Amino acid sequence: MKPVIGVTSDLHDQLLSLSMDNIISLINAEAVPIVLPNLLDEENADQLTETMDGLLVTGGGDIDPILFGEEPHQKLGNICPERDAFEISIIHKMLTLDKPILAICRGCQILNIAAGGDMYQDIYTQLDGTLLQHSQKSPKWHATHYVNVNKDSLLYKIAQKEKFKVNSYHHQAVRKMPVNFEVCAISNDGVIEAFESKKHTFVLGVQWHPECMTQKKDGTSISIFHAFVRACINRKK
Ligand SMILES: [Mn+2]
Repeated sequence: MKPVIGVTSDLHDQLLSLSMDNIISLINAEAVPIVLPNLLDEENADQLTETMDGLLVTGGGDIDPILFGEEPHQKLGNICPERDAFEISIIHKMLTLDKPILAICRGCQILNIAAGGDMYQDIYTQLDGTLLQHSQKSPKWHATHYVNVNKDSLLYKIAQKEKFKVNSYHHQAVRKMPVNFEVCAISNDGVIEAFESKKHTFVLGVQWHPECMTQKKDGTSISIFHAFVRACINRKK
């Protein structure tokens, strides 16, 4: 039996949306994806979590800063309160059950918030120094900036590389790591680009979009999805 992986979606004007790159990357890694709505109450979310073998927290808009105790910065973009609340709830449940989580871009930011960290609302105005371009204009599957990988990390085990290039579509980024979480990779301007939980079996957040690169046969992106699906299979046993 293939593992069933819940995939979070965006909610705007009564429409759920999700890039098919997420679904195709999971199917190609031999998983069965199910798309999660954002409007479930606790009881329904509990039941759903029981049936899932893993959670893919996908990319999207910005995060309500009230969730980490700040008021909106001038550069804050669109937020979706229902999505924030649902994802935090389902992340808590998956962490409690130690079920695998792969969190991408906005997903890694909400994972960080759910676990007790905080974040920059806008890296360009809140981080010192000249930053790289993190909102790339190149095609989505094209890797643009480097990440430097900590050798003692889950990401290094997966990628087997100390340095590789990633695509980049964010103006926000994680800041303080939660307790028991550690940085896996940073970009050359010091932005946290990947992190993991040290107390869970497989909880990985990446600030870039590996799902946009698997169909272009990017080895590291394919390895990330395969490692995630393997962890979900192992959790099933
Ligand atoms: Mn970046």
